[in-house]
Amino acid sequence: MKPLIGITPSAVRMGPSGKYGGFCDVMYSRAIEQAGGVPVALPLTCVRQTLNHFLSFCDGFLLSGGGDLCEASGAYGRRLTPSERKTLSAVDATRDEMEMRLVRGIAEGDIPVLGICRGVQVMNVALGGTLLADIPGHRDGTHGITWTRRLFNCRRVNSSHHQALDRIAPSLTVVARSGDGLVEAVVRPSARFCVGVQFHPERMAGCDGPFKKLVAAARARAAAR
Ligand SMILES: [Mn+2]
Repeated sequence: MKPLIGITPSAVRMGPSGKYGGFCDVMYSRAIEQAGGVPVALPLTCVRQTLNHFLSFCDGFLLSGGGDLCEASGAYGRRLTPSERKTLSAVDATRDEMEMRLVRGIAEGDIPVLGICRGVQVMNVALGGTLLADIPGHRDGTHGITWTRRLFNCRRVNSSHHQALDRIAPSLTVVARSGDGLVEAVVRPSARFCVGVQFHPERMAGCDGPFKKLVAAARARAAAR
């Protein structure tokens, strides 16, 4: 059996109809398929029973990229200034709550997880860390990274974030930074596989390592159950 990897959705509001729901970018599901897993796009919900159900039958999780965390989530550890508040985009309180609950359940169950961009941010916040609200000038393009513990074979990464990890959650360890000192990857060393990256490996040619390792860890956990 291939391992089942739950992917958290973006919260999307569609044009004039105002329809609202979860959206899973095909780049994420394809990356999981190519790594040998079966992706399942989770519905946008913070209902505990639903989340507990997914926590019990998924073999691993991918926390996808997307909008910023709400100020009310406590992500910034302080009140934002009006100009910082203006930089927040695509916020969604349901998604925040959903992913915070999932991250805590994932940690409790030691379920393999990969957080990408927003995903590493929500992982840090759910486990007790905070975020920098806005880093002007870091958002677009590519930049080098320096690993203190090399997890994957990439030295140059893409960048499409305007926030980054500030105070690191007690259980996480920083393993890569950009030239300007921002956190680009973390691990939870006590977990079987808990990795967060600030870049987007699903959009980088030849950077399938994070997905392969997630799927391998999920397969190993499924086999041991
Ligand atoms: Mn970056």
